[in-house]
Amino acid sequence: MAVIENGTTKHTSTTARVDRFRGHDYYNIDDLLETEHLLVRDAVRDWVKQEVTPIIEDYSERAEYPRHLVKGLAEIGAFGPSLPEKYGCGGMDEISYGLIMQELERGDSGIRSAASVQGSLVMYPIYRFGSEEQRMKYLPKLASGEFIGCFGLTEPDHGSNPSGMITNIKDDGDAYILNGSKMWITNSPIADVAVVWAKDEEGVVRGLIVEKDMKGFSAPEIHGKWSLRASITGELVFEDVRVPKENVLPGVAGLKGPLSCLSKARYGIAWGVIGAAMDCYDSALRYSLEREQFGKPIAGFQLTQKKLAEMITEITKAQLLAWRLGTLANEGKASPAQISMAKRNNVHMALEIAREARQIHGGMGITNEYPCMRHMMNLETVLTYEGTHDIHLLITGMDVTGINAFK
Ligand code: TGC
Ligand code: FAD
Repeated sequence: MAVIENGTTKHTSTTARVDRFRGHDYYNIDDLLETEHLLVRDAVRDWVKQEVTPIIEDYSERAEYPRHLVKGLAEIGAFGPSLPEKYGCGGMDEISYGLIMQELERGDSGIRSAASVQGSLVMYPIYRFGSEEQRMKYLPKLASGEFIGCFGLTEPDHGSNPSGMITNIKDDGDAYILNGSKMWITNSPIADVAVVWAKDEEGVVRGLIVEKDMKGFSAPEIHGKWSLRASITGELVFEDVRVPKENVLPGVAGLKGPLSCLSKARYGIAWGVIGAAMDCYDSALRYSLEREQFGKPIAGFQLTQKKLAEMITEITKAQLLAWRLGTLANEGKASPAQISMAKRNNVHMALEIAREARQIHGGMGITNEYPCMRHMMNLETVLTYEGTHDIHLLITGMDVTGINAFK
């Protein structure tokens, strides 16, 4: 919050930014949406204005996860929105899911991350690959926020190449003995359950539900992030953890298990980052109309208009890509490669817009008075996780040429 004292602007550490955000829809894409989509979007937008905006700069600055928001996230249906109501989930379509992610990431990528991990990386694999007992045991608690979940795929030496993972399970009667470690795991230090991917004795990747109290399991926090600071990240360490066989996901074997979850989460990111981009554009547009230099608003200079015109053009293209992907997803026809293209394009678009918007704010753009710098720092993570920018390029390259350039 800026306070003027004796003509000097001072910034207090607890910033309660006034949220004047309004959505941007240059191509009337709202006309393509159903009433239910608009209702869901507007409800989440209101929730973000009330609950996220007033506190997010402060939490981000302190590098603290606003854990008190979990209950509210559950109440607005952010955890597993497109999973069946039978398990306490939203039963919505893929476009509603996308719009929820868009509005959450408009608030902060870390808040969207919390919802992505819980819904797409923890609840989705339990729903899709779990037994009915596992679904009934875990999904309602995860949907209501009573349980927090995390997803362990990445290892210290295997990020882009998860097939090289060394975390492993060995058969021990009615249980498996789990050893290894995972790195960069969103929510791990506060998670009640972890969906962990490990190789069995035949080298086949299997999914396990590991509970926080299991002996030999720890989840230390990773400190020192300049990005996604309002999200908690940690490791997963397994030292002879005895995981009952009933905790293995029976419905999948092989890397397609975790990669299918990634498709679901990457889809949400393709929508989510449009929210971050719109927030930056919205702030830059307003600032440029209010800020005067050389006797007129800086919005009146051609170079500022070039930035703003390019921003709204790129946002509009990203919205159309996300909407079309959403209609394909609703028909069960969105391919992993199509999802990769949208994730890559839209994250890069949002990051470029955050950088340009920060410039339009001049020096003020580096402060917590405006959201651009925080979004920009967050989006550096989003560019890397769920498959890096270059990995998604190679996925598109392989799809169009038929030639694998990864290895
Ligand atoms: P490859 O041989 O290509 O594939 C193995 C099997 O998986 C299938 N598959 C997919 N299925 C569903 N969705 C996808 N996106 C899929 N991609 C591949 C594939 O058809 C095959 O099936 P089958 O039946 O033939 O066995 O595997 P590869 O080892 O060559 O790897 C390919 C590559 C490099 C593209 C993949 O490994 C990859 O995507 N790497 C990036 C890793 C990554 O994205 N990690 C993300 C970790 S989780 C995270 O970041 C969460 S952040 C959370 C937050 O806070 O929001
Ligand atoms: P590397 O794979 O080592 O890549 C380094 C660079 O090399 C990148 O630029 C990459 O594009 C490039 N590169 C790699 N291979 C190739 C190739 N074949 N050709 C060309 N270039 C290549 N993971 C989880 O499992 N669960 C989580 O919840 C989770 N949350 C995360 C939260 C945060 C804040 C962060 C930063 C990461 C998170 N991740 C999570 C991990 C994330 O998915 C990985 O960081 C990502 O997949 C990249 O892996 P890496 O960091 O090991 O980079």
